[in-house]
Amino acid sequence: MSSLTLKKCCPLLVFVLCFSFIYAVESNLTISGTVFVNGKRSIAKTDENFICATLDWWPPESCNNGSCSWGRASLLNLDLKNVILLNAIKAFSPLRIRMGGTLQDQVIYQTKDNNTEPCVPFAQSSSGLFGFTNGCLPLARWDELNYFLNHSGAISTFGLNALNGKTIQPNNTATGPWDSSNAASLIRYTFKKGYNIYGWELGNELGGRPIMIGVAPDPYASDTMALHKLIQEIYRGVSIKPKILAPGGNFDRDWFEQYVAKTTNTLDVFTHHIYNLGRGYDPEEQLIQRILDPTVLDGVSDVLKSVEQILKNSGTSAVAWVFGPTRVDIGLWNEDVLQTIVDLGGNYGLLDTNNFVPNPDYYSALLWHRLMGSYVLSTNFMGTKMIRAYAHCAKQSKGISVLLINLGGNTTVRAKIDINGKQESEMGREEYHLTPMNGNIQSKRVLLNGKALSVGSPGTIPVLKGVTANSWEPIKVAPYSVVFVHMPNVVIQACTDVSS
Ligand SMILES: *[C@@H]1O[C@H](CO)[C@@H](O)[C@H](O)[C@H]1NC(C)=O
Ligand SMILES: *[C@@H]1O[C@H](CO)[C@@H](O)[C@H](O)[C@H]1NC(C)=O
Ligand SMILES: *[C@@H]1O[C@H](CO)[C@@H](O)[C@H](O)[C@H]1NC(C)=O
Ligand SMILES: *[C@@H]1O[C@H](CO)[C@@H](O)[C@H](O)[C@H]1NC(C)=O
Ligand SMILES: *[C@@H]1O[C@H](CO)[C@@H](O)[C@H](O)[C@H]1NC(C)=O
Ligand SMILES: CC(=O)N[C@H]1CO[C@H](CO)[C@@H](O)[C@@H]1O
Repeated sequence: MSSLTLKKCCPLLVFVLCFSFIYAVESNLTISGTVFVNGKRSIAKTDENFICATLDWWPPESCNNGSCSWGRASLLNLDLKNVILLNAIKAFSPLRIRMGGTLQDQVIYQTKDNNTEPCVPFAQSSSGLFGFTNGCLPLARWDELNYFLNHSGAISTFGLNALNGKTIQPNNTATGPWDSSNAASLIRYTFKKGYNIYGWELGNELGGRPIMIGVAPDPYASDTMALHKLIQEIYRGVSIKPKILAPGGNFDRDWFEQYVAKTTNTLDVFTHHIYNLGRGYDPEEQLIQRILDPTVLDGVSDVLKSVEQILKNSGTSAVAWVFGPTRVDIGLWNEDVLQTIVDLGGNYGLLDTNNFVPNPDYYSALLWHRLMGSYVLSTNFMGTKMIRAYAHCAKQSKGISVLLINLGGNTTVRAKIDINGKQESEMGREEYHLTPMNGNIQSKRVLLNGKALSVGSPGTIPVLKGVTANSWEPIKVAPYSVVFVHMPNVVIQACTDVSS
């Protein structure tokens, strides 16, 4: 904060101050530590496309405490012709995209067979859920979205309105069966047009611990069966049918257990949400404190383990995906997670809502996607709690990739890598150091190996190139930095077992 004020009135002063600060850090607060990697066997497997982004429904009028952060980032108004947006998604080839969010259970789909009502977007309304009326998705917009998604190479899932036809009781429970007719029209149309939807998801945060309206596990399971039946009918004769995803709820053990027990034959992906970093509209300072607090990040793994156990006990073949926003620490859901998700715009945006320029998190997400393979290795960091360490089999080689995140703002950490008790000294390690510009963690600019990353002309995403480092030197993890290390020549049993 103070550096911002200084910068405006006297840039030279900032330079001198920054310099002395960096000097102090370098000379004084350097500590050593070691990443211990167990290379015998991998402990978990993530989805190939672990990183995932959401396109949400929030209209520009959606505000919290005076901050209206969504802008024109909604499925209904996002500028699909923006070349940076297209390239940002293409860069992942493929990026998993989830269409959905809080307002999805208030969306009506315009259909060919139901043209009696005008198709109008959400409008503010004090009597509507979350302050908005129902909103309508025009068919023409659905065509545009599908054209865009196909063009960007995305793998998309679409969240259906699960409240259609239900009655909302005074205690905020929605009762009665799901009216699937409107959803059926949309799915039928989508199928006829040949649009590729990887999965159809039913409902958003109605199951588990609801954020506003709740649906009990039994009726939710019946609705899920109805969706399953619908997909079987519409996609009859198609060998690879879209997956069924649900319920996208927040953790509640009893609810999750009952629901999973009743959907063993209908559900492909059990989706749930974790917002350990908050829901995105807290004051910035609080958010930063939570991100930098290692215990907050640790809390996530308890929920993940519980969900995994619930699925295991039920005998379902469904896999778990978790959705939630991340900032800075893109790697926080490591061990048992199959999926993480970050919004493309809005409060937890990967891209700037106004001009689509990638935020720093975009680049860490992209590096994760390119370097970290799906097999997870057991990893421990000894030396300081402020380092988060992750290791996976590499995505593009037979070696491994390590991610180190320094949550500390004052200490540089010199990290050695120890695999199965042996100090790693292979040649040809590639390093990718992401650091915030001017050491300001709130900066919208990020440096890769000391050089600022920026979008080229016309709207091209910069090439992310590593630097080759000497393997006998420890890895230098600067304050507030994210460091990916690719070691293509490290051959360990855990990774050779799975690649053969
Ligand atoms: C709302 O915004 C004001 C001014 O920015 C801030 O002081 C206050 O803490 C915010 N309140 C909440 C609940 O976020
Ligand atoms: C895009 O559409 C074409 C033609 O229907 C199809 O062959 C291709 O697989 C689609 N690509 C994606 C990523 O959906
Ligand atoms: C809410 O009210 C409905 C209808 O009266 C009832 O069936 C349901 O059990 C109640 N749910 C909760 C959680 O209290
Ligand atoms: C037709 O539109 C009405 C009003 O928007 C809606 O309640 C109904 O579910 C729609 N029916 C179908 C089959 O889409
Ligand atoms: C760095 O250390 C100083 C002195 O202990 C402390 O006042 C300051 O808050 C620390 N800064 C960060 C970013 O941790
Ligand atoms: C190596 C080095 O510069 N050490 C300094 C670290 O900071 C303390 C207290 O400010 C000094 O006394 C040391 O000389």
